[in-house]
Amino acid sequence: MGNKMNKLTNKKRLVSIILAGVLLLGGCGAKEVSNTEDTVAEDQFSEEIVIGFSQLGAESDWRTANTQSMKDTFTSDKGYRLIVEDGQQQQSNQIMAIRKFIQQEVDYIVLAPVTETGWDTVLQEAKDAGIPVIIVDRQVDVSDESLFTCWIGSDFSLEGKKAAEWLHQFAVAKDIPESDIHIANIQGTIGASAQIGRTEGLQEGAKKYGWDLLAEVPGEFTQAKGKEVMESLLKEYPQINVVYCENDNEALGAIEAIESAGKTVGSDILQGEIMVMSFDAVTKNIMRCIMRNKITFDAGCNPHHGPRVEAQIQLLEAGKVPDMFSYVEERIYSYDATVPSLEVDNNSYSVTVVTSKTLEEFK
Ligand code: GYE
Repeated sequence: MGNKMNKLTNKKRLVSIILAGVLLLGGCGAKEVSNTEDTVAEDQFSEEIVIGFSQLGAESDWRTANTQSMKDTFTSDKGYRLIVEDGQQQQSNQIMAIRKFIQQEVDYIVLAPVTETGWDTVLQEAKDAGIPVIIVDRQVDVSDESLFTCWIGSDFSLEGKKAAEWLHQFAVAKDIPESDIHIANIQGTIGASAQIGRTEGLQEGAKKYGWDLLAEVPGEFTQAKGKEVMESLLKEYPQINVVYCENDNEALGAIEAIESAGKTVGSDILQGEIMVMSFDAVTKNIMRCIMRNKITFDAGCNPHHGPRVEAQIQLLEAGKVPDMFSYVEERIYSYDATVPSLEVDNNSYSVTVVTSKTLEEFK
């Protein structure tokens, strides 16, 4: 924090250009004039706030919605210039993008990091350049928290706990012995906050309630990998009756694999169905899957961070200090009201039963 003070924003640079112009008219020395000429050419249109956004990739519908939210928010008519760099799920690409933003002297860097670790060096470089860094979505694990200005995202471990608690309540309501729950976890990108929190939630639940957690396999948050992983899991563990997918794209892939293996997706697990649980609940297509009980439970994860990032930038522009960590609120969904609500850490969360009315809220 306070990084911003070290750096001239484009707007402030504009002020210095105008001042230089005034000095020029007032007959200031030629040397000083020529020094400002380049800057004038570079900044003549720069009343805008320039934001470099290092997005980690385009692996899921959640991600697409997240990128779109940033694009919809930071528009030129509002005085912003947004530069988006897609990291293709590679941290090295994201580090390159940040270095490019530093060279371009952007006013703010927004980073959606692929994994938590490995950011210290490049964030120190941004700090040295005086560029505030706002982290969105997943978190960074850095030795010094002054390396970023603030973070906005979801409480992934709460999401995982909600899912586990729902499964327990479901088993109780349906008289399913907890030891008859045979689960495979298709994990997200290993080392990403969303994977860490969601995996932990399930592991804690399995320990607490005595579920049979058969396997935990990375599915990279993609549909293709979800399908591939599910195909081999079905061969290795024919007793699977619950698949815990750490995002909806993996769930779509898993459903494909289950159905093409001739098995049925659904919540009647004592009768041989395989129940799919998932995270995100961002699109209409997924809401339809929930309504049809192809996905029985879905912990919502909110991707619409653009306006939240904008609010923090506006605070910084006004010289104020934003909260270091801002968690967004999220709903949980199911196909029916078997579990109407659940409790995690003494807080109660109601389950939204997906109906055609709910679908209208989604694109
Ligand atoms: O759940 C998944 C995406 O980090 C919350 O990343 C995000 C996760 C989201 O690929 O779909």
